Amino acid sequence: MDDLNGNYSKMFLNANVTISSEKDQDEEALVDSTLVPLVGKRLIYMYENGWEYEVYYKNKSNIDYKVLKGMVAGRCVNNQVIHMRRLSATSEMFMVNWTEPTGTCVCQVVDLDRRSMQSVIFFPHWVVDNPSKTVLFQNDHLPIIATYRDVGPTYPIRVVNESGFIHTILNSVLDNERHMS
Ligand code: FER
Repeated sequence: MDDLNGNYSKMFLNANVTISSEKDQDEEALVDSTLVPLVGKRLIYMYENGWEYEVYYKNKSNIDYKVLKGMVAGRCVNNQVIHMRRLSATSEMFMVNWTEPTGTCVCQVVDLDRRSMQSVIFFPHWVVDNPSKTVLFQNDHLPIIATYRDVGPTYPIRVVNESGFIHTILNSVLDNERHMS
């Protein structure tokens, strides 16, 4: 924890060393540069339960992904809005989290150095009851997905806690629209 706290304070100290007129712009640039190792990357990983995913971190606020194996294999999502932050200044470790239009919430800890993916997925009850309803190219079916989500039921939520191994790391450019559909 000391190490992590030390890294945090270094990151924030650096972020504060700017003159006020340029402050917002420079802080934004500094925060973005810490995300460079992850944005633009395509990862393929498999959780210990056998679920396999391919994800493209398109930019600091969006991912595209495909489910290759598991409960919702075949599901494909483009431009999912996410939150991303770096957890350590000295290692390539990131937290990425988001809420899907289905109501499913995901929190990933991506460790590029160790090729590990630690995630918690919170599935609303209707998805657990009918996973196949979410197996589609979601962007083309957003109104029906919103209807399913609003009808629910949401509870009880199924919490899936999984560790995975990132077996493939590919470099790409930012904002490539052609990787996943
Ligand atoms: C992941 C775990 C779960 C992931 C996406 C999900 C892109 C999405 C689940 C769902 O909505 O069915 O690692 O990465």
